[in-house]
Amino acid sequence: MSDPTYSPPKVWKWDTESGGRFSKINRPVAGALEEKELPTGEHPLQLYSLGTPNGVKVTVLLEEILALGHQEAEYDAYLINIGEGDQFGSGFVAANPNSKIPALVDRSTSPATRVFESGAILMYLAEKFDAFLPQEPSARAEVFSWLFWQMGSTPYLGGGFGHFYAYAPEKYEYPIDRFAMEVKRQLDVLDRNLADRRFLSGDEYTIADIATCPWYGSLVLHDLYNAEVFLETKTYLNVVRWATEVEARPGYQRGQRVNRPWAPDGQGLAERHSASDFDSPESPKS
Ligand SMILES: N[C@@H](CCC(=O)N[C@@H](CS)C(=O)NCC(=O)O)C(=O)O
Repeated sequence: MSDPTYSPPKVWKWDTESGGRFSKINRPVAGALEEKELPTGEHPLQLYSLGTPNGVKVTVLLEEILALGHQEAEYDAYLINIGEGDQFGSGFVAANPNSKIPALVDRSTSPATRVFESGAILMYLAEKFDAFLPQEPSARAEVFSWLFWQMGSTPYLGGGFGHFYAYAPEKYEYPIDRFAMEVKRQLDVLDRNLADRRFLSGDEYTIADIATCPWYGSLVLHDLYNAEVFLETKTYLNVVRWATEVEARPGYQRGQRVNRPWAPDGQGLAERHSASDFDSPESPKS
């Protein structure tokens, strides 16, 4: 509960649960909690993830790369249930010492290559398949600038605004004011950039759009955190226009269904092992 007289002790101790939506899985230490190997499928690329905005960045890119005809991008996507603590199994921690989805293991290299942090995974796959990332240095720098903008900015949206507006056990004015201001500033950054650009880095759809749309597109189109009215998200017209175009892409739509058993109309797949899995979403594997 909020205590207006609270003053921090000299040394912080983890002796009480903070409350709120994620209090059961948050802890102040890293490392594995149990021995648990990860499953592996037949494809070189193994993805361990969940269909949150950070997770779907990777499945969208993989589906977009496959749509270009790169069959070597076929992948097995396994569900990591972060509510159940799957991210603290030893196999997952070996793939990502930060214990957060998404994590990728590429077994086409020897030894296998592990990649964690969604932005790093997008860069790895874009470079591996020479897709959705221009070669020309200036254009490439612009893509990286927007990709890193997303990676650096979104914790203020999710961990900041979203946490205090939607998940914290009480509504606290100070953090909601602080993060609402920052998120509106971020939306304005995007809106101004998209005023004379079709996509974030120019005329081409790139990994910068793939990283950013699952977060800011969901905010302006799908009432993420039930904040559409509070943040007046529909007034960022260029962001709405851009997100509508990005979300209409077939690869984007397929990617959004992966590792997302809760997707609407029974369209979600708990796991994905082949393109044909999209044809029978009503019986997702788990
Ligand atoms: N910067 C990381 C953030 C990943 C992240 O926050 N993942 C969340 C789900 S969206 C997670 O796995 N949370 C589990 C936990 O914190 O224990 C990335 O982009 O990959």
